[in-house]
Amino acid sequence: MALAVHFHDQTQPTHESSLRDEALEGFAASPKRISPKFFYDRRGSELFEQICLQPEYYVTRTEEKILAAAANDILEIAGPQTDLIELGSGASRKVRLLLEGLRPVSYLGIDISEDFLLTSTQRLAADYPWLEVHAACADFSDELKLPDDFAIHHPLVFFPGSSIGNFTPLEARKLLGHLHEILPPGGGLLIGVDLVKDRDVLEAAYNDRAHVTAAFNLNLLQRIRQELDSDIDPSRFTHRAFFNEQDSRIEMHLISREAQDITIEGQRFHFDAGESLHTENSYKYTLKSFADLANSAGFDCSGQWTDAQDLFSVHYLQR
Ligand code: AVI
Repeated sequence: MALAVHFHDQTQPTHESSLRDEALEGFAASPKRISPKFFYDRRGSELFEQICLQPEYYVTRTEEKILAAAANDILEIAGPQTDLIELGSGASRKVRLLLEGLRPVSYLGIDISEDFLLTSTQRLAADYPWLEVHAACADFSDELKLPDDFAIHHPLVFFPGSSIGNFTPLEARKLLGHLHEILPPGGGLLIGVDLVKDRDVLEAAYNDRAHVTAAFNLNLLQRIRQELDSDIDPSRFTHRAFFNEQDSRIEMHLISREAQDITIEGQRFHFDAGESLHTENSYKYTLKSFADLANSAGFDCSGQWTDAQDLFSVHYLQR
């Protein structure tokens, strides 16, 4: 039986060329860089799911614990008749903690990885037959546009996992401001935010002993090799992640093990030995710095929950 997932193709016509364009631009920049949104092909999305299970990566299990404990409060604030929209829905696992209690009318999962999105929303439709399930493949890092044929009456946007941390504070302010603009009065944003903490705990989370984060980082080069005309060899690079305290962010880099020239789409790029390709920032907030950010985007913070060790936080921002 075909499962009833309403699929909305939101990808821009330029989507396929964006890895090519951004890789050519980022490798020519100094220092070299590429956007973390390119981590998430099917293999990258699977590796990310594995990261979430690593003992050092406290983020996922802590957020799930907070959501389970706060579920009743959240349902009370959000109210009935909700249309639930999940940004960066991935495996759509955390949203299950809200579905039974909230009993939303509809669910829209938005993710950049199309086949992963389809598999997980189909699973959701099978497990919650009463729910109208929608899926939209879109890159909301540029601009979030809800599908025209998805009616929202009383929306709750769910943005878990501290994915907001992968935007610079300026970009995060812009994205929150945009969400504030598209939400009708009474709508809400439930958002997970990772907190500043001990350097050792932070650095261990991005340098897990099983090297899954390293494989996730290096997979980006594999993707360039597979999808573009490129001779880049992931085995000639190594994973590096550290806490940049001044900017309050974990930085991930791929470090060239040796001096080398690589080509992408006929263009040649030189790496010195030890030179970095900056692949990701993961900003960490304090409760105060995040509340300030949310306020500056026009939101009122009507609920805030943390775990006993203040590792992670979940915020309900009211429009
Ligand atoms: C998706 N995002 C919130 C993750 C993070 O922690 O910044 C991505 C990640 N990168 C390495 N490990 C996990």
